[in-house]
Amino acid sequence: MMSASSKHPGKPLRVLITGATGFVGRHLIAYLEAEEKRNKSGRRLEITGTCYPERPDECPDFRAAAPRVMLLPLDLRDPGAVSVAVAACRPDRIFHLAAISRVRASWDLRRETIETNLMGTFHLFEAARLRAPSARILFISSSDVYGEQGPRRMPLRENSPLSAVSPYGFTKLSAEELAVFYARMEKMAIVIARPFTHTGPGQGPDFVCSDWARQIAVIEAAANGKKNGGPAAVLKVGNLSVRRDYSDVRDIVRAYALLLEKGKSGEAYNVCSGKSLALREILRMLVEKSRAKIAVKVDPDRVRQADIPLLAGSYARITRETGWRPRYDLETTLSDLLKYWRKKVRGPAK
Ligand code: A2R
Repeated sequence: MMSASSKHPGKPLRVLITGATGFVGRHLIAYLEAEEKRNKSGRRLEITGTCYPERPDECPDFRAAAPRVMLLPLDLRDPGAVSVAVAACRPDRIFHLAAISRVRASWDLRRETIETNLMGTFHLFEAARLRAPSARILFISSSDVYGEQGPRRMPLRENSPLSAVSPYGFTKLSAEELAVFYARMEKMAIVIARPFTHTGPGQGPDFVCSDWARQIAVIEAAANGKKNGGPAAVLKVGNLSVRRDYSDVRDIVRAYALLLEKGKSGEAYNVCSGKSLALREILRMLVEKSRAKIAVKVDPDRVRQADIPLLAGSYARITRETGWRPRYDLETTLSDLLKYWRKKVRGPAK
């Protein structure tokens, strides 16, 4: 793992994480720090994370959870600022997570999505080429690069056809091409991760499982824990027939750490559970965990434009090359997500 094979025992390994204060960034930092602690003989990590749009002093919860991480405010769309950040950090490793990550929002934020996800990635690769050419880089792409493929193509493998069907998917697909180009022509070490859908504690309510868990926690708080009392409260949902391959974010970040060390430059790796479930099934699992009476209602505003009907991946390649396999089952992930929202809805203990 990251700190195990050390050619420079005394020197810390400098790690740059873009989008560190986002959902995945926080889990990645927790994982890297826990691994460092576990592997006492490995290299010490010096982690710099970028935050946006907030300033470092606007992330008190992040500061409390990861006090050792140095936080730098950074807008990826500003090439000069990206160059300065990379020069200041001189990273040995870069996890590039920062992005406009919401597929639906990318339709209304086309320019911003292209400027952040594609041009921002270009700025980072350029800064690394000039300021940290020997850094190993992990570019986080997405299963959305596969777009709509028929059921016969499932499970998707890394050599399956690619065809983006949203501005978000387009930016990930084109930034993958950029990564392959830099790996080939500039001989930079850039590995591509293609995560399928993932969730877990800390995810924002713009993502479907997190949105449902939040609604359930709010309903429970209003019902004050009485399962049988009063009428059922309404949980609003979108398209339930969509099928997705869901992973736990904690499995995903473990895959990222392995890929950055062991993945092949210029190559893409699916990170997924290998199982596809209809959202209806996930909703059932969540509602079953609820302590309140719930009625489900379809809300047309939540039915997405050009929702990909089916995504299921194969993780054979990452297993073959790094040994990674998923460890969390979805029941645990959803229970932890619901616990997270119950605590958040209750607010800080007085
Ligand atoms: O959108 P915000 O305000 O939450 O900020 C996000 C940040 N970000 C940026 N950072 C630098 N310059 C920008 N112009 C810029 N625009 C957005 O990247 C957020 O703090 C971070 C991404 O975190 P999340 O939105 O929580 O995404 P998550 O789930 O952690 O996904 C990480 C990666 C992304 O590349 C996704 O596209 C992929 O995994 O699934």
